[in-house]
Amino acid sequence: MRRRSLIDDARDPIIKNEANSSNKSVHDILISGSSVTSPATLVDSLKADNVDVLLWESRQAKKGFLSVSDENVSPQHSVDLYIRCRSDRDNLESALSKIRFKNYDIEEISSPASGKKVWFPRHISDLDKCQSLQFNFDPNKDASHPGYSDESYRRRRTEICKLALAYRHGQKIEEVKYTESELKTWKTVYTSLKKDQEKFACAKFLKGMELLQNQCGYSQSEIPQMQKVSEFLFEQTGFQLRPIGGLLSARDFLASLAFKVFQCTQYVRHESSPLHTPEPDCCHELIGHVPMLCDPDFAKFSQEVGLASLGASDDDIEKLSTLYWFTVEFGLCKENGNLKAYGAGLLSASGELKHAMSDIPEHLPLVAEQVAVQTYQDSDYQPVYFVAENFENALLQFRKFYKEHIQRSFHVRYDEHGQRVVTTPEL
Ligand code: HBI
Ligand code: FE
Repeated sequence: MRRRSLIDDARDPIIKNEANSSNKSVHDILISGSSVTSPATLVDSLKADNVDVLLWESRQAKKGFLSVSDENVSPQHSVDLYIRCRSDRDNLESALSKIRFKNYDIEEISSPASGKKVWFPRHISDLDKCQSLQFNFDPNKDASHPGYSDESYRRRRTEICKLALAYRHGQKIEEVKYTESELKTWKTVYTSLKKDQEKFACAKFLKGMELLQNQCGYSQSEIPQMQKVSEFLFEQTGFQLRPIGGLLSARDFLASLAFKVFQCTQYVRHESSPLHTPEPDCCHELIGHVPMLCDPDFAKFSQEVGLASLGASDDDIEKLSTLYWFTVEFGLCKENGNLKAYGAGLLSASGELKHAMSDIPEHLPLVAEQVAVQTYQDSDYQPVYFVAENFENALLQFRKFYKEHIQRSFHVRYDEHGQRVVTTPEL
């Protein structure tokens, strides 16, 4: 894969002073893979090929820990080697091609076009600071919300949201004692969806749902408590739930996925509208999202999207959330030639699910570059759905897209043991 380096020489006085009139330019390269040669040897090999190495830094992963070191990195460990160098393009290509056969993943990393630095969470506990809610569908602010004129509903929702916002990393999630009316709404949603899911949901979703029913107490008569679902999910795929008081900003929502955390509302939609809700509620999260997060491939993919979002520019967050919208929320795929749904927005709303599977909307093949710039509808049924050739292909498309189009001046990877992200170069 090749990305044009956007390193602005003028920003770096050392590089600027050394600039000369040849075709040499500065490149930031990341070499990662299983180490058979020490990083210092790789650097030497580039130097021997007339590449001016300005600085380099390496890390090896060993038993889940990542430590910065230099030539002492021992073979057979996974290694990240970051090199800032100066060379003309042809010379660099030829120098890299000599080490490429050793099966390293070599990529050129580049800075966000704006050059603006964006704060992002580094440790799972930093998610305590990722709670920026969007109020466009909040019943306290939005007159078209079904609960807008129901004061007792709004009070109840606010009460549950306050609990969520007071939550801090590491605490147990408070139980909510749901009322008769909330249980009735859940039952209506659950039973109305059951038949349609069996007919239209993809195999991975149905498998997740079966696990949740058999082992985590999902049923029509009870709203599962988040703490219990979170513990179950953690055993399945390492994902956890964290309570949140409403629709979260795309940046904070995606950032949480990097830490295998799914931010999840705990309140129930308004009783007058059990089959549709303008904002996410626990029916949407627990019935729509959680079954898919029980699948290891899907969980891995979700985390990758999250990692791609950390420190990304606003434009790139917009593209990632548009892709997320048309896949994770409203995605369709083929399974043995039949059209199936895997999107949580569809699998938690039978009205839209039936609409999506009918001939009314347009069904376009999933091509990530097209999806990322497609405008979307968040207050009515979608007029367009994207259909992946199969589920795996949806994930591949997404992966290819963010690897090629999301521009950042660093590489991010998750340290599972330390529950933190590690950047190369170190920021
Ligand atoms: N917030 N609570 C909550 N639940 C979601 O499912 C959710 C969200 N914020 C954004 C979001 N989903 C995504 O659709 C994208 O905007 C990333
Ligand atoms: Fe959602």
